[in-house]
This record gives sequence, structure tokens and C-alpha cells, in this order.
Amino acid sequence: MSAYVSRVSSEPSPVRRLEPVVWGDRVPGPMTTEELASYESDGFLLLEEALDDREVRSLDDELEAVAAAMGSRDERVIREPGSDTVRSVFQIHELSGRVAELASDPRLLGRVRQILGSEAYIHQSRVNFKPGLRGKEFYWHSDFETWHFEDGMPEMRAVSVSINLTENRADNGSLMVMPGSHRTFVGCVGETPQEHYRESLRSQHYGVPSDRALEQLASAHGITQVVAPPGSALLFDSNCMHGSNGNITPYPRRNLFLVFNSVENTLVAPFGGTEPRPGHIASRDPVPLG
Ligand code: 6CS
Ligand code: FE
Repeated sequence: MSAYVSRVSSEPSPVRRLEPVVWGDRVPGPMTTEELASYESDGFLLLEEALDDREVRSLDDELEAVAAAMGSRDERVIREPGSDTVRSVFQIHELSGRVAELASDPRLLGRVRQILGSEAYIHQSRVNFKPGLRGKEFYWHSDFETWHFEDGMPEMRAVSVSINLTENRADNGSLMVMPGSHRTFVGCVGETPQEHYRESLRSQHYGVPSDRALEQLASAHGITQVVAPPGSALLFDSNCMHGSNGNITPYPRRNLFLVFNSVENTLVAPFGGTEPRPGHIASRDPVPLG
């Protein structure tokens, strides 16, 4: 049984988060006390110039080559709704040596351990291509809501790192986050269909908050748009309310997305009662990093 309620027929009231945001006794690492405090209160932290230009270019080249070489029936490739254009490639840390290296890089892992207060493993990884002209949106959601109900992640003890591979501009579908929203769990209406992920990773319709809940959250917290150059990295809490618009500019918005989960928070049976999603979307084989 979970303390959180979602995927039910009538709308649950929003509840306060039970878990801490920064876990354990302050683990030493590269984040300053001010940075940790800022992450704790906003639920996210932007690291400008986390990677240098050369690193970003070689990473981006490798990811494009990996995506181009993948078979059209590969389950890890997710296409845009209504077209064959590649939207995301999952389990990218097992497909790209550079991503695997980056997952253990002390610049990221050191910070992740500080937040989680433990060792970490990759719960999910992917590249989001958000191509120019026709890239589609990601509707508002909390990742934890999905990971708890569809994957069986017990607690809010995971950090996502989104690394900009291209410029994330105000007009090309960059991420929007509601600062402070990570402190509230917003349950959603609607029982999850089996194999929901086949649809939801293209366009999400369950695990989406009501219009009223989104209006209330936005009026309480406001919306921050994360506009930042290539090489910057956004660390964000698993329960942040976030989403992004479509991209009708000619400038692609490519991001690498790594989800670090605590080794003390490994997956159990999904809390929504559906079959677990496949391992390339939610790992059930935790290998501690570093
Ligand atoms: O379903 C998931 O796990 C994914 N979906 C979204 C829209 N964000 C987080 C996560 O990668
Ligand atoms: Fe998300």
C-alpha cells in the first residue's frame, strides 16, 4: 500500500510530500551548502557549463550515430505521435560508451550522491530529440507519479539530470518547471491501461494532473523556463511538476536525460497494479555506479 493515491476514478486531493528532498547526513561532494539549499527549496538546480563544448560535440555525434544505426523495430526507439520521426531513444547508457562514462562522472554522480545520501544506479536513460519544425510537446507531469504507479518506485528518492546537447531556447520547447511543486504529490484521475507506455511515451493521457490542479500549482509556484546553452545540466527532483512545449522552430532541442535512483529505493511491484514496464524503460537490475 502506498501513502500516495493516483490513477483512481475521482480526483484525489493534493498531499504533502512525505520524503526529504536532500537525504541523509550531508554527504561530501562538489555542491556547496547554498546549492543544496537551493535544490531543496526549488526542487531543481541548473549547472551552467557542466560539460565543455568539445565534450558536448562528441557526445552529440555519438548519440546521432547510435540513433541512426538502430533498427526500425527496436523497442527502445520511440517515435513522435503520428509520424516516423524519432522522439526518444531509451536505455541510451547501454548503447553509448560516452553516456555510460558520463553516468559515473564525479561532476554528476558526486552531486547525485549528495542529494540521495547513498549510492545510485540508473533507473532510466534516454535522449529526447525534440526535432525542429515538428517536435511535439511533453505534457505536464511528475515523473515520480509515473515511476511509483507504473514501475513500483517506492519513494521520492531519485534525481534526474537533463543535459543540453543543443541550445535550449525560449522558443524551441525547452523545459518548464514549477519551482517548489516537488513538495506536493498530485494524484491523477483514470485507471492505467495495460501497456500504457506504448502510447504514453509518445503522448501522455493518464498520469496527467487535472486542469484545476495545474492552475492551482502554477498560481502557487509560478513557472520557470529553463533556457540554457549546450553543455548545461539541470538536476531535478523526481516529483517536480514539469513539461515542455512543441518545437516549430527550425532549431532542434536535443537533451540527454539520466535518472539516478538511490540503491535504497529499488523497484517493487507497481503501485497502480499493472504489469511492470520493460527494463529499458525502468531498470530492475540495479548496478551501483562509480
Ligand atoms: O514514463 C516515463 O517514465 C517518462 N515519461 C516522461 C514524460 N517523463 C519522465 C519519464 O522519462
Ligand atoms: Fe518527465
